[in-house]
Amino acid sequence: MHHGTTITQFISEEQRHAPGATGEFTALLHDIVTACKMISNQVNHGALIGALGSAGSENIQGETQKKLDILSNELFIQSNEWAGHLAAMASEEMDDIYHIPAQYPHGKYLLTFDPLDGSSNIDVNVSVGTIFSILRCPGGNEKPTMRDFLQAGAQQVAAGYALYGPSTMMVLTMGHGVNGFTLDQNIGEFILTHPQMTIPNETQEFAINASNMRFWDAPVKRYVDECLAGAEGPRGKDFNMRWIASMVAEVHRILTRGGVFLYPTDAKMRAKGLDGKLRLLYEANPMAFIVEQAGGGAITGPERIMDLQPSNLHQRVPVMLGSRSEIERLQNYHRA
Ligand code: AHM
Ligand code: MG
Repeated sequence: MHHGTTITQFISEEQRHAPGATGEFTALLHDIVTACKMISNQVNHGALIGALGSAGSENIQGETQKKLDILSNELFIQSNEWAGHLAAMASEEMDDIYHIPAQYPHGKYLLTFDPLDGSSNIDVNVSVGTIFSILRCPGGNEKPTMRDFLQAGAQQVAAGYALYGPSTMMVLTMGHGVNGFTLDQNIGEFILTHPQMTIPNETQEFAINASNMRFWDAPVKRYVDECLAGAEGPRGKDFNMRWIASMVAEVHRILTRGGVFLYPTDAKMRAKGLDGKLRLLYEANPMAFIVEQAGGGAITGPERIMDLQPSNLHQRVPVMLGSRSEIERLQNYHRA
């Protein structure tokens, strides 16, 4: 029988070669993995434990919180606050940054996360996921503030997501490629099943919420029109379309077989004073890091996502990511 590499073993072996590694980062990732296993367990049990449905509250962005949004947020905090690796945390489900309680030691890292992304899918039993990003705390770990979190995505130390789908997976980058692990429920361990994931350069698949078409900017409209024109149009080939409304599942499909995912800004959002739907610090940046590490591209339209200087914790940005040649084409259309 083949003994798979566990995620703990994989991370430890990678860190063994990192100069100056103290084991702190390895331990932090281990706690994140534990949190994702706990969330996976809750998501799997669904209605059996009364976990579905709305919690009757709203987050800072005015979105209805699901019971599982709140539970996942608590599980993530509990797993990560005690060990002394973190200076502070920030999440989609908390208005302000989360300070490590005084009874615990403080560490040098910052953790941002979306505990349950795509949560509109929970009640219909479609895939959801957790997204996270790890940064160093620039201002020392004594009194971290929101400013410490406002770092460009290029500064990320690590990023990953857990996908709660037909199987639970963890996909991780520490800046040396992207690796995928599948949770073996019998032994409770993530096993390396997708080493060195890469995104194919060319694709014939795109993902966008077409119900917003009438609000799109000209470059997005042009790109999608050309895809829809198929073999008879300027692209000279037919395209397929997908929309899961679950970014983690969407990105996972792209890492598996290529494609592009677009959640652009549009006239309707701008009228509401928003620059996009997805959040920079715990959705766009970690996904951009993973996608770039897998050989793909991630842009707002004209700009690379990971070059943006964040201005606030819950900042929203337009997101276009996936196969490199398509992202280059989209960027060219935005710069034309
Ligand atoms: P959430 O963090 O509130 O779950 O929202 C993010 C999700 C993404 O996973 C997904 O790509 C997008 O929202 C779907 O949006 P829409 O419902 O407009 O299609
Ligand atoms: Mg989200």
